[in-house]
Amino acid sequence: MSKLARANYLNYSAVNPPQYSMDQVKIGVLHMGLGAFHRAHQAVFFDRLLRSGNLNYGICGVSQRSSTVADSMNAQDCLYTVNAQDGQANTPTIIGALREARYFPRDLERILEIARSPDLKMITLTVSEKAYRSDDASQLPQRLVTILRARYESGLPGIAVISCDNLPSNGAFTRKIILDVITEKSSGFFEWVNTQIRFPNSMVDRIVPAITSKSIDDFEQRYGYRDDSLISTEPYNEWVIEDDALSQDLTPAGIRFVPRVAPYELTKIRLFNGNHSTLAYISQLCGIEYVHEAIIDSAIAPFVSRLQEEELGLSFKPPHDIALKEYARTVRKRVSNPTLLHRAEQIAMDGSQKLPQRLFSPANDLLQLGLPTQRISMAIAAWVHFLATKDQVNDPLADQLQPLARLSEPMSAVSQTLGFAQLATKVNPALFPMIAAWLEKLRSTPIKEVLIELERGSV
Ligand code: CS2
Repeated sequence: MSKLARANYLNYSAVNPPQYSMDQVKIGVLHMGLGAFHRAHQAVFFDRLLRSGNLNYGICGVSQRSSTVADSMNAQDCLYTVNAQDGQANTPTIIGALREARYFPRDLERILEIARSPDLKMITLTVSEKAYRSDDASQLPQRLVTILRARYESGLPGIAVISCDNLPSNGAFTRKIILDVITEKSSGFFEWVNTQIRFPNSMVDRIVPAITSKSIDDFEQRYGYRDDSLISTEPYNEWVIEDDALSQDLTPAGIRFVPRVAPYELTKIRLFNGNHSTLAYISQLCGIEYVHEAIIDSAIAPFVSRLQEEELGLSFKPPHDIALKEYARTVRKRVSNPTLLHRAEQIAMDGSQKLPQRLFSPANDLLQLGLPTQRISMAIAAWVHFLATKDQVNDPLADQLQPLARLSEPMSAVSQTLGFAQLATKVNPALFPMIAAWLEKLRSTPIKEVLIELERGSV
């Protein structure tokens, strides 16, 4: 069967191929981190703009860890399908917004040429939490500095740099790490980045599980072409950005602009991601493969709903236009989508980079507010127990944290693991006794039983 390409994509009318002229699309977006999330999220918004007739927002996507994704995108002329699935219906769409796929540093010359182009409007990032803070983090800011310097030297005006990773104040954070690595603080370049580059914060939301080869084969059978870069996702897709000069152009794509993104970020990172990570660790501890199974499990469901509604959701002030209970219900419904096959193991990776904002900060805020913390303490204990009991943990700090989580005294395991210097947020030690008590329980009793007892109020 044929492989998706420029030569044939218009033949597949069942998958809504783009009708705009690919040759007229300008590269307005340079994107760092060409993973599935970018291709299912930001690229879909830009594709909508192109479809509406605004051809200024084509993307050059840059892969950084290896050339594999860029190479496989090029093998399909950068075309790929996003299949939105909700359990009953499939809505596949061919996305044409990605017009170039490059590899840094191999294609540096072309990347810098784009940086120097008057067409470039923004740089977007999806590089995962650890790229901003772990030991080898200097790579990301250094690369951005190289790109921005090329633009500065060309004398063109500044652009927006938009982080699309699940970190609170992701724009401010990106700004800081970039300014930190520019050594000449009194140079014109430093001043230009400081004043001419905009770093609006942004909140992103779409579930994008890793694709399986079975899904690719099934899709090929059904739609008649081979797409090795197929993406399976949910219908939901949300992007909220802090007010910026680009808002007029981007609003028609369905991107929302608001004066302050912080409350939206907190809502998303705590109620969605905090819950998601909790489900992932519970699933890993009781042998459930996919989170959609865990969220409807009768032993787990009451715990996660109450964790969301009675703890995570009360740990901050939500935006005025979000009704928390309804938001929480929608999140649970989205996660229970059975067609997504989102593996708990995928979500459980990099806990040391994710939990500071997903669980630790909300736990500290609840304590400060004098509100209940028993479920969030249980969730944190589940992570410590996961670190202790799993052989191979995919986390940049696994080698340091696992021996600490395995200390025999529960209180030592908790205080040493959570007190580890490189964790971006430290859990307030006043919570350690409660977390240690849960850890002790988890060491002797299957987690589902502990959750059932907790919800019955018998522990
Ligand atoms: C997940 C997120 O893997 C994870 O850590 O929690 O990728 C989640 O699916 C997205 O943030 C949803 O918007």
